[in-house]
Amino acid sequence: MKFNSMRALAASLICVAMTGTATIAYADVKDYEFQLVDPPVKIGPGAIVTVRLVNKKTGKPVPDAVIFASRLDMTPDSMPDMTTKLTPMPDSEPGTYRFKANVSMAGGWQLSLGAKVQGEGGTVQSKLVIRAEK
Ligand SMILES: [Cu+2]
Repeated sequence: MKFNSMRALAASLICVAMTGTATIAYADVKDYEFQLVDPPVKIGPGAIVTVRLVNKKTGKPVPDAVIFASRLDMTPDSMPDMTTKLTPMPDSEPGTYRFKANVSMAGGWQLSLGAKVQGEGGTVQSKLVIRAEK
């Protein structure tokens, strides 16, 4: 009994050590990026903007990121002061992140996102240009 629990402890310590090494050696927030899903966005008071967070090395979607900063403005059409509020919506599938926004004008909008990925240091920062259409 005692022997078994010692083994379990040793195994978990090895696991922690390996995870730590992997984080230092391989993980990089630059490996992650947000991509637009379903462009263009249809204008309206309840426009839905959908993005996917992808690990570029594996090509896989990344669930459970914490998006702590978001901004939508018309910088691409030389209206950086024209902003609208983004309301997070429930994800439709793992690795996909959705927002509701009052997109009142057709044209180019810039979506800026800041996010933390589970198990990674640093911050994923992305700027995406969205076309809004009637
Ligand atoms: Cu505008």
